[in-house]
Amino acid sequence: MTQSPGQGQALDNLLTESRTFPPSDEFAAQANAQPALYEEAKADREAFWAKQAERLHWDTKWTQVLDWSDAPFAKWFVGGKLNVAYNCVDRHVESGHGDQVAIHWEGEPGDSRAITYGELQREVSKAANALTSLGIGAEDRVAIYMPMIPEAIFAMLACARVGAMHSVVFGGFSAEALRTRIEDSACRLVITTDGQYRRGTPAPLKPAVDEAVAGAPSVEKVIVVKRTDTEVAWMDKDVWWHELVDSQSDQHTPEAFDAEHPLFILYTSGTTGKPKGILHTSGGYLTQASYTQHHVFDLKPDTDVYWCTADIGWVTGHSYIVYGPLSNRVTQVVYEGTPNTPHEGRHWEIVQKYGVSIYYTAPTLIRTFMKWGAEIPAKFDLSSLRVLGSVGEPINPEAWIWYRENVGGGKAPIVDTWWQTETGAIMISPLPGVVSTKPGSAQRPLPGIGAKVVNDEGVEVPHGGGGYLVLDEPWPSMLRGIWGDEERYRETYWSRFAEQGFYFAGDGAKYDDDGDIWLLGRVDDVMNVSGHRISTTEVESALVSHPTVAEAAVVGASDATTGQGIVAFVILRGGAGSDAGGADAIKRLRDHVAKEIGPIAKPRQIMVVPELPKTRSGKIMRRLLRDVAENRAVGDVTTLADSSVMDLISAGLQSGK
Ligand code: 6R9
Repeated sequence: MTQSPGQGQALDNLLTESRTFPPSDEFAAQANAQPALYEEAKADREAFWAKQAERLHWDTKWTQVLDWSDAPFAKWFVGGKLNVAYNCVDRHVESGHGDQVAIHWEGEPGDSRAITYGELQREVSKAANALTSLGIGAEDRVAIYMPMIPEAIFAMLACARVGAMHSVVFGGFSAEALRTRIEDSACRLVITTDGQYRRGTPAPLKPAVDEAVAGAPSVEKVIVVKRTDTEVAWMDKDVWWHELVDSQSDQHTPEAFDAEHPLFILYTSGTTGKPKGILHTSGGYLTQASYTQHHVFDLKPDTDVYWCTADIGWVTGHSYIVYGPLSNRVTQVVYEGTPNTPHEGRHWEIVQKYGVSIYYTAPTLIRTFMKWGAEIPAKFDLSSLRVLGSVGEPINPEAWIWYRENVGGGKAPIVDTWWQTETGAIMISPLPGVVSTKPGSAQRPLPGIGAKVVNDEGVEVPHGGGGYLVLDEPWPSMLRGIWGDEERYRETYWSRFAEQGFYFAGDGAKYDDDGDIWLLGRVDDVMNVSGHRISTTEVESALVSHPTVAEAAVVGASDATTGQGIVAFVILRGGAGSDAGGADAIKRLRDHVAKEIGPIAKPRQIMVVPELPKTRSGKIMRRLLRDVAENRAVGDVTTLADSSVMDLISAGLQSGK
């Protein structure tokens, strides 16, 4: 449960960062957030959240702000009723903004589409009617496995509108990953596309769905959007989106659901191989998504053009492409493709084309932009940008400064936003216009949020001290559980500091001398690759499922671009054959992992070793493997069952075996 020494050193360098950037008077004067927000929340937390909930339209007002009597199961805005999709779409049309563009969609091949709120209302209504025609209603589960096209957003909102729960599965996941997620929550419907554009070429998507659905009997229908017009096999359960949805009425009356009505499940990696279905509900989730969107991004619906580069397959896409922005009547850019298609300036070209003013991305991409060179953004007019965001992993100060200088024109405030799939919305971030920003630090909990850094005993550490990040107050958008596994919910998040009643986030953290929080990465066996959470166990299971592999241990090694890279150590089976450790065989193993989990889980490197370092209780000591993977002297080996194992591994690797 500790950081590897190498990570520690890098972080110490990081923590010597002392530059701060106060907001300009001009920005502060117009900012949505004001310093008084902190005082207001502190004075009466529940009253503060009740006021934030007033940002939404409620069909029935709540009678109680928070019911925490059944902790750790929270109920927020008890007795309140609302429709989430109505709040994201219809009410903006009703307030006279039907002609405002909601989505400037930019396809990878260069096609584009502007969708107004009026059109969004009609599209979502048609899709909702289609769901109803298939018998999909309240609390049914719908899997959405799609690229970043407008229909993906219509589908999510249509589910919300009829009270069905969506389970969005990232389009880069494999058929097997899709199947296990469909199965875990017994989805009745899958919505997908024929194919998706990836790096300039159409790639098939539907075959993975066909394979997954063949092994998932709960699925009754598959709706297929035609995106790439590629030839697809047609199954009994399949129906085209353009045939089913386009023929529906574009009128639909939304029904109000309870504040605690389930909104979605989103699977995320945990410390065991089985992904966790994180459950979110309606009123509290939308309140916090909406509040944070407004204050953290300083969003002005009449003038801003916002762009979050995430995929809807991740929580950032849920909260900061769909629910947060749309509930605030945003005009936003949604881009389908990769950042270097057809050229490395694609993002900046899009910023220039639409006059993007708020841009939210991940450190891994910023580091990639750095690698491509500052001359690329310099070719475009980025003067419209006024707020920049970062999410997914710690951002190193070097990347932060590069981002500010080369993208933000040396003046746009950067909000480094810490949160998780489980927290539903941003928890720790500077408020632009209020807080002087500091490269590398997410700084302080937002007004209304309680977060602390504590030691092993759950006692808050002093300024300058390090430990674990905990959340010490329930928050509106908190997960309401893990789908179908109450015990795992208690165990994963609430058992580590049960006595104090703290939520254990799984992240190491530190206070600097000003009391600002620095996130130090995961303290469990979850890797963070390009901002995506992947468990070591999941990759190990995939490797071991290959006939040539006897045993596997996987670690996340620091990687200059992706944050962490996956490094695998494998022991081959006795009868695996003499070429099983050769370059071709290693490539086959990497491809095998991609097939089992998805390309994002492909190990950067696979090393064949004769033994793995284990403790006496049989636990693999990943710390030592990380030393090897990061080319460091191997640390303390005294707790190994057999201390000569590391010599064996090193000797084998040096001789190239
Ligand atoms: C939103 C999202 C959550 C994990 C989290 C932490 C890391 C996210 C961060 C950050 C440092 C930030 N993380 N944002 N670490 N600074 N600004 O990424 O959700 O995919 O569930 O990942 O990501 O380790 O625990 P999710």
